[in-house]
Amino acid sequence: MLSNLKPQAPDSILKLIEEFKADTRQGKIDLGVGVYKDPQGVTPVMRAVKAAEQRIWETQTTKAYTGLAGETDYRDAMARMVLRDVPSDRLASLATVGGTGAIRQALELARLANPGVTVHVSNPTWPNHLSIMKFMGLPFVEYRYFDAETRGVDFDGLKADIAKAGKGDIVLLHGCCHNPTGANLTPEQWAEIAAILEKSGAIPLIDLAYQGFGDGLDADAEATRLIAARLPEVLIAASCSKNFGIYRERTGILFALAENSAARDLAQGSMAFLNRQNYSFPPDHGSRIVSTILTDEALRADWAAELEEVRNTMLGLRAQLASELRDLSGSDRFDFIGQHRGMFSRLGATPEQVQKLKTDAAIYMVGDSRLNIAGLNQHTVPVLARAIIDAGI
Ligand code: PLP
Ligand code: TYF
Repeated sequence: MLSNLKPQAPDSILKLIEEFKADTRQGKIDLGVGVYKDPQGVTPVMRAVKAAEQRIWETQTTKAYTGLAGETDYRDAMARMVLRDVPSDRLASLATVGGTGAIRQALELARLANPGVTVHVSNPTWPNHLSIMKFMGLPFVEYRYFDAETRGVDFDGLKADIAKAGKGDIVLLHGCCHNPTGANLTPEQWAEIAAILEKSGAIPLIDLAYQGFGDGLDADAEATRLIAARLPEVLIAASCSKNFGIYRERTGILFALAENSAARDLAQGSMAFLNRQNYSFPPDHGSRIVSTILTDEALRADWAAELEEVRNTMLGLRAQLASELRDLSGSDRFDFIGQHRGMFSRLGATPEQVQKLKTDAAIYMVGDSRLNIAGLNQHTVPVLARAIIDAGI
């Protein structure tokens, strides 16, 4: 049986990790996988996470199963963090295995409710969106998103394409900090998107993996809140991997905003059912860390302050890189790096130029020229800027 298996194509982002490790050159720079690194190159455990873990260790008296949908404390605290004003009578929620698990369960739920569902995704999008849909056999079409000239959003193209999504189709949107481009929509543009979806009856699935990494915890949730306030049905897949720095704890959540409380109950039942079919109970440790932090004023304040430090470090690196490139290129054509938000920016370089950065300068970024800003520090920014110019980008 097992010899019938076919080799699976590796994830292009994860493959880079191995390539980088194997490179023996001094001064190599890893701008690949989207993991935050401080200026010393360390992905730290946040202070509030350590404190919460200690508190859990001291007070936890059982490791018996939690609820199938996860703990209520976690789901309520996350609903407040994401939505602020929570329409409790319409909101179903499910603790999941990371944000990826939330996306997977959202797509499963959509298909359960509408077996003929088509998913509309941005071009480009996070490669895992595509591979999960392919694996599930879910039909999907791409909508225009990135303007290769300006490195901003092609909003006219986006509007024209998402208007084609029919009633009951899913439109997958990045709530903030678009991965892989770093180009984002303005609040006014989000309002236009809400109006298009309102008219068509297509259902937004918002992937919120970077709340707090762009313009701030509230600012990054603004689009999600606007959509949730305007539309009768919304799915939201949120991840705690980045903003709590608990990547390996696999902590995520799926919200389903339903038209009314009867539909909410149906959604809640189906969501718990989906957890049971896939892995039964969701993991608890990460979500308990999150609820411990969010429900304690002091821990929450300390966590929010550290998250702000992380966000501002990345903004500082963006400004420095844009400025170095302005000087070296004698033009403002790289200013988009300062305007992008989140961990990533797409440079708009060719695969050959990306390869040249790797070969000539030991700088690793994803083949589509996505770079992880957090892989840089004050000293490596000028090295990258020089290499970008030398590679003819
Ligand atoms: N969605 C996007 C766009 C991401 O970049 C990520 C990645 O980290 C996720 C979802 C989910 O991450 P995780 O499953 O690690 O919580
Ligand atoms: O895009 C990234 O780099 C992050 C991390 O299969 C990641 O979202 C990358 C690939 C993957 C899972 C997570």
